[in-house]
Amino acid sequence: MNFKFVNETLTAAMVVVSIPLFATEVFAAGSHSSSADLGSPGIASDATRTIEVTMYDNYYEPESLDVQEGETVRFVIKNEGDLVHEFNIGTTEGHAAHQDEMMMMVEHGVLEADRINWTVARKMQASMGHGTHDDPNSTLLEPGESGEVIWSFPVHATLEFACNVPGHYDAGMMGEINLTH
Ligand SMILES: [Cu+2]
Repeated sequence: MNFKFVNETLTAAMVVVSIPLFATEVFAAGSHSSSADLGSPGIASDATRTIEVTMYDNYYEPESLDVQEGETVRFVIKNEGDLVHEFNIGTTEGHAAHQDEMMMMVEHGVLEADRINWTVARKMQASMGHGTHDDPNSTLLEPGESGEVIWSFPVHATLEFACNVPGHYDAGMMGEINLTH
């Protein structure tokens, strides 16, 4: 095998790889995928109702949520557990990706079992562009804290609410969001 052959093989391989990537991008743009399927941040005046969700170690009350298609809901979240918990609206895949991010927050010392280290969080935010965890589809709460998420749901989606603090999702801290007519 001479160098020229290797070089051509590599080039061919790169072309093969780049085609499916391009196809995926086109498909995503054409189908209004991830962000549209998730819904969007809502405003309080559009909310049809308030749903209270209480977080314990490691489960939610209620266990699942029924929401109308296209409804804007104000969620008031209370952490009654002894650990830090999160209420996060997303897809199964989105939650899995988010769990990796939160593992990084644990490794950087941002996230401790029962508290959020905001000093480290702000340093991480400044140096890496993320770390303070202020996505509009989620609230991350220390024991005893309350938070709010106002969310405008899409018409078609498969969504769940979940806690992505490492280990909590796998312990069962997630629930289905049933979109109804
Ligand atoms: Cu949790």
